[in-house]
Amino acid sequence: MRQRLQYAFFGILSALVGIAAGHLVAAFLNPASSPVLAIGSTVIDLTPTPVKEWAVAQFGTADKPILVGSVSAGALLLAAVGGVLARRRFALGALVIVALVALTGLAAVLRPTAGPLDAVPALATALAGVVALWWLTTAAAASTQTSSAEYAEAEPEGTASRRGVLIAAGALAAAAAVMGGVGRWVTSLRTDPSEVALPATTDPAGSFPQGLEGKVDGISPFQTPNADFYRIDTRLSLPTVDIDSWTLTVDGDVDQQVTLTFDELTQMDNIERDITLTCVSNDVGGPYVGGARWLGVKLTDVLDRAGVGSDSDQILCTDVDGMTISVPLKVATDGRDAMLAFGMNGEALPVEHGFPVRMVVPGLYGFVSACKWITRMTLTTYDAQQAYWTERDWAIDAPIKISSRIDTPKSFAEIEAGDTFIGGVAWSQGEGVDKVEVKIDGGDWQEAKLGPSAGVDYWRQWYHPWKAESGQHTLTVRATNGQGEVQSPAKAMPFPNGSSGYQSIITRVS
Ligand SMILES: Nc1nc2c(c(=O)[nH]1)N[C@H]1C(S)=C(S)[C@@H](COP(=O)(O)O)O[C@H]1N2
Ligand SMILES: [Mo]
Repeated sequence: MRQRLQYAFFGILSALVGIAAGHLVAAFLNPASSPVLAIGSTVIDLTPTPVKEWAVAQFGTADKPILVGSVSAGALLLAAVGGVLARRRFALGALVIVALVALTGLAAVLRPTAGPLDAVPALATALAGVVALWWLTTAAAASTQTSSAEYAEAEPEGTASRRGVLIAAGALAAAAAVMGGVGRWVTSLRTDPSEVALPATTDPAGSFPQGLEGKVDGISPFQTPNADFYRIDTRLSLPTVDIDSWTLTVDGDVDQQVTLTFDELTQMDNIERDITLTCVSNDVGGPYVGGARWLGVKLTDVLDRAGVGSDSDQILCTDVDGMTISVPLKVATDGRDAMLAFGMNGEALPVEHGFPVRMVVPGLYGFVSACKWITRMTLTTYDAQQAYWTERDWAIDAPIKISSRIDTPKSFAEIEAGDTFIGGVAWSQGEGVDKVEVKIDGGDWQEAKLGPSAGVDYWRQWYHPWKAESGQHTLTVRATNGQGEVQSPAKAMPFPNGSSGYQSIITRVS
């Protein structure tokens, strides 16, 4: 029994060594042809819809990891059987491992976007797996022989002679870890957005106005640099998406399902737009807002390729890992510049912000529009399917509320008396900001000066010259949009559809 367990472990270890070797080779050729990924994606594709739906109902967004987990568990179980068989007849065990690997190779080669080279990682897996199994079984056989010949009386399996097995197992485990690690690293290099060439823009946004940041110290830059752009998502680690195998599918209530590769998407006509993104979780005066120049394909251009039916009221977006974000269909297709973006401030989308493609819908909070790492848009209804935050009772149609923020002086900052500036940003996507007013202590609202406009979907900088007198002062700000609508003074928390109220800060002037 103990021997069988040992050989089962040999089988599993050999399979892991093989998989790591395959992963490493795939990293150089095509990350999607890695044995783990190839089998995982194939199983997901082959799973009949009812089973998928059952899995989603049972496990929610964890359905994919669970699916891939069960497949891996099944494979390792088979590998264990192979190990046990190898104890009596090495060839039989090796055959099971090779058969297992042949399946992954087949899966890799049969992927929709695969080429013949995609079988190479499977060959590496088979070779490394069989060599590992051979090494382990030989070492074990030697140890059994020595122990029965020389140490039979002392101990049935002498510790000294078992060292050979331990060395082999240890070396193989280390090799698997190193190969897997290097494979991951190489893959991450491959999925480096800086390697991606963006298409020329067919509908440019025009020259970007000079902001106030050179004039008013401490004001947010008019265009938020990518590295400083706020990041909000549910992920623990960033996904690595291979640009060559990424696709975007439009399905559900459509005339015909459409799947686009990155090349196909970027070859379509595009638009370049300045849009301010805002998170629903942003408190009044908070940091979860930023302005960028986005480059992408108009959402309606992609939807038109599939032909949207008349029964749906939401676009259910799915990301590379099955995370879902719902978008109100009517709002996203009402003529605003909703897009599937692949460029941000002149660069490919950074990984943190959705590489290779994300949705951007001006005027809607990110949680109901800005799906990052998007792979699927399903035309469906809110009755039929629920997205991540919808299930958690957040609003489904959540327009961004008019808001304004004081960037300088900072809250509770101590400043010197004399001539200074109060300054910040204000936004009302869709209408634009027409007026910002500042109140100092209990005084009247005073109109602040506005920075340049980069369109109605973009925030606006503002500043107000202030002769600061010593003492403690309370500064309050409010914005008015292009429709004459004044920012609401009613205090609201972010849940369920965004915060409201006026930001007030206290500053001490010495
Ligand atoms: N796939 C995915 N997309 C997502 C999210 C997420 O958790 N997963 N978070 C959303 C939320 S709540 C916001 S506010 C925006 C933030 O985009 P950013 O991180 O690029 O600023 O992304 C949206 N897109
Ligand atoms: Mo958000």
